[in-house]
Amino acid sequence: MNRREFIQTTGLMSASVLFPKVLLSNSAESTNKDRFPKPLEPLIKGDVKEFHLAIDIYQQEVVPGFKFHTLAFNNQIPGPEIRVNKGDKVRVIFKNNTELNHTIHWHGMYVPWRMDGVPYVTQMPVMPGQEFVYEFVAEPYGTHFYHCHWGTLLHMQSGMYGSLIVEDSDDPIKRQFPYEREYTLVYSAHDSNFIRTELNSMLERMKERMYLMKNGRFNKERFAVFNTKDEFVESVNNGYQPPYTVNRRSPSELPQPNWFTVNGKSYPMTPNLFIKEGENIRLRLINAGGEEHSLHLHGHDFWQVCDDGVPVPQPWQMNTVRLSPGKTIDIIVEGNNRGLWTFHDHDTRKVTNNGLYPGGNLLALVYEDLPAEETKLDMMSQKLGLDALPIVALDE
Ligand SMILES: [Cu+2]
Repeated sequence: MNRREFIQTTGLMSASVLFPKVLLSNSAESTNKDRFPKPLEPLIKGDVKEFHLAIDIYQQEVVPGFKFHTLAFNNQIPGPEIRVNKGDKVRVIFKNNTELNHTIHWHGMYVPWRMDGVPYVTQMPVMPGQEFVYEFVAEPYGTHFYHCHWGTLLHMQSGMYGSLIVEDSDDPIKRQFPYEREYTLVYSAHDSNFIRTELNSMLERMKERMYLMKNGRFNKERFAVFNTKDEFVESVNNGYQPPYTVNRRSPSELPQPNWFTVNGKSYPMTPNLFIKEGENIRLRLINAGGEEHSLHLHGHDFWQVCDDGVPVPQPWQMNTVRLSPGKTIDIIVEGNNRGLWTFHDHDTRKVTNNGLYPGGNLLALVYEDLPAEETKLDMMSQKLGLDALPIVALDE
């Protein structure tokens, strides 16, 4: 295959992935449901809503043909959605089934400080086989999330995150923009090579650490674990070499994400956002990864209504919104331009799968009430000869 034939073939293949038929087929709606975080049903214990989260090593399929071993709450990426009402008493029983340490941090929530999930600051790490009980009152209102706060560089991008939605029976956004349907979209970025290497070496280190602890031979210097800053400084003064003086990671060894996911999947397996003419939909955008996203919707302006869960005093219109790491933004899309549209990262490096376009953070806004005759666009059946396709000459 020469270069020109290759470009023609790949051009045809990427166009065919965007088939409106695929987006609108009858099976699409049920498959699509699986592409959003699954709600976690609480046990009702008196006036407390009790949730159970467990962490295991799990194999995630990001797109057909690509899987990676990673960490996941309840064997789901993202973890299940915790949805409560403002003021609810919440208990989360967290079980660690892995051989690594973890905690859970409740991002954006007004929890008591002992429940904040920062290891060696507010709690001891939840060690292999251990359980930890988090208790707090659900506040404030809005779109929030939870994530592991141990070895955050690895654990968070490995999939230890999930949405946490605090509802209000008198919803301030619904009052302004009445809506029936809403969609949670959790963004992340993963370096599959970094995850594989780090996960393996961490499992090795933890095995050694647990063995030494069991035998009473745990050495705080060997594992860089100290009770106080003074203890640490004293060790250094006595000749201890902290890890950063012995090892270093060059910038190229830090995570260089090659997979960009929405709800744990990359395009073409990303969810569709279904809408009808005249309908408002609410999108809850959560950036649980370490990369910035610049999310652009075609054919529409949308309203930004919440920032970090907080309703903004005056919603304003835009068609591109910046979603920084750790941020949540809620937007309302008004169904006023029937068709099939894309909602994608305008940082084009992030609409790739392992470097190849199209992929990553690319999803479709799909009008369900598009007239049948308008959905008949079928690239393959138009019998275009290869020579009828535009020839893209890049550097020839
Ligand atoms: Cu963790």
